[in-house]
Amino acid sequence: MAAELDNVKLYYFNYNLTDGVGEPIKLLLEDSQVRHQYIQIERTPDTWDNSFREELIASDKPYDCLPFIETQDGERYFCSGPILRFLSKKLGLLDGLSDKDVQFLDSVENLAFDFYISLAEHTVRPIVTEENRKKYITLGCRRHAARMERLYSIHDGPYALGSKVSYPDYVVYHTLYELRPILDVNKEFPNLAKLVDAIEKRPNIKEYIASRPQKNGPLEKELLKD
Ligand SMILES: N[C@@H](CCC(=O)N[C@@H](CS)C(=O)NCC(=O)O)C(=O)O
Repeated sequence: MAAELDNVKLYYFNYNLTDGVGEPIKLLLEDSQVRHQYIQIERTPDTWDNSFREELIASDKPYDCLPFIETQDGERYFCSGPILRFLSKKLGLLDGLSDKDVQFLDSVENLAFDFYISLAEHTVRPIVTEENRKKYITLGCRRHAARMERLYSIHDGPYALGSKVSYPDYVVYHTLYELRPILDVNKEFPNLAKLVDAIEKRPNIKEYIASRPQKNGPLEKELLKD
């Protein structure tokens, strides 16, 4: 493993309902057994808007969002998909893949990110109406899932690229995990069901999920109905 990754710091928010877009990075770090610290910031005006966010903007990397990772040498790297790809590259997880494969992985990650954000946009954002929440729950999320199902049919699974796990798999898995109250992949999306099963059988992930504080996701209301 690249020495600079040892004890890498991952920064993200400690939301109540969801593990958010930091979680696929956490899953990759856990699965690859990278020693790391997870620094979770409370998203309040005092701890974020008027302090940490301002510090970031004033720094030489003036991003104003989380997640980011900080490596041993003090370098910071931002944005979930690019961080996943960067870590995968440093960990040698992209070794042997063609440019065509990596382009495919990037495209799956990009659409998986849209899938994840569509969930937030139709459930927890303040502008969400009850009507568009319902429409998303019945229809909207299935359009995204159906697209992922097609992409996961290209290779002979369970992962996006076939038998080898790669970074978009953690994004798709985490999205499906948060959607579980309204989307039963076992009934509707067989390729995605294979992915969920394969990820959850990975020993390091299994151990991590068992120890992770339980958050029901932005669909908590629906999950708690049963
Ligand atoms: N495309 C970015 C999105 C980053 C992003 O917008 N993060 C949100 C949290 S999920 C944030 O930092 N919001 C803080 C703010 O808007 O002040 C990524 O994938 O990391």
